[in-house]
Order: sequence, then C-alpha cells, then structure tokens
Amino acid sequence: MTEAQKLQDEIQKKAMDKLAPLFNRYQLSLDYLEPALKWKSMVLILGNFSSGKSTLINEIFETDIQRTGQSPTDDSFTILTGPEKGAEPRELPGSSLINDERLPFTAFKKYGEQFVAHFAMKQFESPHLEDLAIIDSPGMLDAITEKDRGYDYNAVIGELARLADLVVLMFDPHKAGTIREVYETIRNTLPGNSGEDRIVFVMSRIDECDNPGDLIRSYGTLCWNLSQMTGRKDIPRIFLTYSPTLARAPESMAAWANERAELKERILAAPKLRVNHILQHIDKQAHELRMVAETLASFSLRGRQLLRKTGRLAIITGLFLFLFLDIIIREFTGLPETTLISSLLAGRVGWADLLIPTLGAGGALTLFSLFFSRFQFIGLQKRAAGRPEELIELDTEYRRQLWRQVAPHVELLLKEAGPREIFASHQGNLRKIDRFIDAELQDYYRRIS
Ligand SMILES: Nc1nc2c(ncn2[C@@H]2O[C@H](COP(=O)(O)OP(=O)(O)O)[C@@H](O)[C@H]2O)c(=O)[nH]1
Ligand SMILES: [Mg+2]
Repeated sequence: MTEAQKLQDEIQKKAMDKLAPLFNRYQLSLDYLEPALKWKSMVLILGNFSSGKSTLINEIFETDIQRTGQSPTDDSFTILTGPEKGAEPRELPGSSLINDERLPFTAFKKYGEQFVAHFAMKQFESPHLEDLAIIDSPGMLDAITEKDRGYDYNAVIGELARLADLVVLMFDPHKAGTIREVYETIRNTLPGNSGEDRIVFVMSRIDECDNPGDLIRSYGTLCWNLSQMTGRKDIPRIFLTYSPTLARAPESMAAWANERAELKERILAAPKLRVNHILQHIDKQAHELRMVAETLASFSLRGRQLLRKTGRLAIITGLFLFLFLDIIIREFTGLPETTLISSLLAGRVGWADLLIPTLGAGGALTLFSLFFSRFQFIGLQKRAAGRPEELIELDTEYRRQLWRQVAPHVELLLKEAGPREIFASHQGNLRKIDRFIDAELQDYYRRIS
C-alpha cells in the first residue's frame, strides 16, 4: 500500500467512526458518504459522440480496447481499469458492478435495467490502472431524449461526476456549437457536485480544422458556449488536442503537440487528487450534517424557551393552589375543617391537610404540561416545519447552498419531532461535529498540502 492509500484508509475510517453515528442520529443516509470513499481514483470522460473520447483513451493506455468510429459506435458507460491483484483481466457486466459492495456503484441500481444493460467494466493490464479507472461514456446527442435512452442520462452523469476525481469534457471543432446536452449536464449537475477545478475542458480533433482561421473560429464559439454554460466571464483553460496518429498533416500541428501530452499527464495524475477530493467530500457532508444539527439545536432552544415560560406560570399557579385551594374551597363549602396554613400556624400538620393542596398543585402541573405538549409544542413545530429557514442564519452563499441540500430533510425531521426533542443534546452533537471539522479534518488538509 502506498502512503497515499494508507492516508486515504485512515481518513475513511476516521470519518466513518466520527460521522456515521451522527448521520444515524439525524437520519441522514450514508449513501453519499460511503461510495465516494470507496475504491480507486476515477476519471470520467464526457463529450459529444465522436469527439474522440475512445481514441484518447486507447492512446493514453496504448491499447485498442475501445472501439472508435465516426458514427455513434458505443452507447455504454465503460469502466476501464486494471485487474485485481494476481487475477486475470476480466469483463464484467453492469449487473455484477451494481451488486459488488466493494465498488462504489451499488446506488446505480436505481437507474434501472436499461442503464445496467449499458454499463460494463473492461479490465486490462496497464501500470497506470492499478489505482486508476477511466470511464468512457456514450456520446451526448441533442436528438436523444431520456425516453430514447430508457434511463436518466443526466442523473447518471451527475452521480459519476461526483465520484470522479477528474471530469474531462471533450468537444470537437465540428460540433463546438451544438452542445446543449453538455450545457444542461454542467449546469444542473456538475457545479453543485464537483468543484470547477475538477473539470478539464478539451477541444479535440483540431487537426481537422482547414486553417488557423477555422481553428480560431471554433475555439471562439466554444469559449462563448462555455461562458454561457458556466455563467462565468473568465474562460477556463481549454486543451487543444489532436491524435498524432490520425492527424492529416501532423507537421503543421507542431504548435499544439504538447497539449496532448499535458492532458495525458493531468489524467494520469488523477490519483493524486483522490485524497483531496475525499477530504472535500467529507468536508461538505460534515457541513451538511452540521447544518441539520444546527437547525434542530435552534428548534430545541426555542422549545425550551417556550417551556420555561409555561413552566414558570405552572409553578406559580401550582404553588398558589397548594397554599390556598383548601381555603377557597372552605369559603364555598365550609370544608375542610382545618386548612394547610391554619395547621402550619398551629404547628400541627396532618396528612389530611396535604390532600387538597397536593391535588391542586398536581392538577395544575398536569394541565399545564398537557397544554404545552398538545398545543404550544405542536404550534411551534408547525411554524418551524413551515419555515425551517428561519431557525438559522443563511448569511453566506455557501450556507445557502448547504441549506438547499438539507432543507427537505430538516423539514421531515421537524415534522416527526416529539416534545422530547427539545431535551436532546444537539449542542453536544454540534460540538462533536465542529471538533471533527476544525481539528481532525484540518489536520488532514495540512498533512496532504
Ligand atoms: N483526424 C482526427 N480524427 C480523430 C481524432 N480523434 C478521433 N478521430 C476519429 O474520430 C472518430 C471518432 O472517434 P472516437 O474516439 O470513436 O470518438 P468517441 O465517440 O468520442 O469515442 C474516429 O473515426 C476517430 O478515428 C483526431 O484527433 N484527429
Ligand atoms: Mg467512444
């Protein structure tokens, strides 16, 4: 095991030890945390069909494992990786992948049989593929709708992108302008799920541009499209590449020769991003958990404040009835013969003197506690579940983003909360989460920097 893998294992174990009980406590599923921690580093290759994805993969790993061609030759998600230690390379169908607990794909069952039929793993020997897997993907086609594919393509891409340490987005000069599906995918899934720094933009097949003017026009179109897509004014780095073996006139492409090599380097270096990615992922999950705990802490604080007010009134009323109920009753009925106060003054308190005071005080406390749990708490709960965002401060964009992730879950927890929730030790849980985020996670960040 390498140092990085050891560290990764340690981080995973620590995160599970510290966070899993709290995830359970707040009924958050570990479905997001667990898969992202598993298995090896992954690079997801996305792009238009025939943008050269499979060609690039074959080239990097010096194989012809992936079929290539001008028409949409391949409509599957294929995981390309090395065989297990000591085992022969195998091909595995999607059904095996989604049922293998050691792999991070068990959650992909939900995309249905159509997806599973288009999901596979191909193993082959390569020194780079011991701790790396590349995902070749079916091309994005404007014309193909979700109905044609039979599964939610964008959701699949979003989930794979979240697991991947690097997402390579490939365009070719011919179709630089028709990337609506790519656009939607980036807009809807990538930014929330994976940081911008994990996306690499590539314009490939540039050798097919007839002249530099052509290339510049294609590049310009792509930049414009990208800025529309990302909503940012700055243009990200775009690798301009071509396949040296396929290029029509390789000698005229000398200016771009290095870009392919650099891209290859970025892809092969993905395992180095793995630990950082895992830390970022745990970081985000921990902050989401923290926000859930924070909201419930705020709710329980309000509950206790309300209870304190009602409790004070209950005690005053109870005390009043304890001391004076027998006097009041005697005023109307002439009984009892002695009251608690008169007995106290006479210095002879008997058990009988305590009967009415105790019933009075007990009755008052019971009525107030019923009033609190049946009316006041329910009212507070309804208000909180209706507008849970009022329970916490959403003063930064980061917090608003976290809130969007957890809001439905918080609403559910608030709806299910019983009066006992106000005594739960949310503050203690918050301290535990903070200690994890501020001390342990930061320590790991320092160790990898
Ligand atoms: N001229 C040229 N052709 C390329 C290049 N890259 C891929 N091709 C060709 O473009 C077609 C589509 O490539 P492929 O890798 O199958 O694209 P994919 O659908 O994205 O996997 C194939 O016929 C390749 O031979 C390139 O850089 N230059
Ligand atoms: Mg292909």
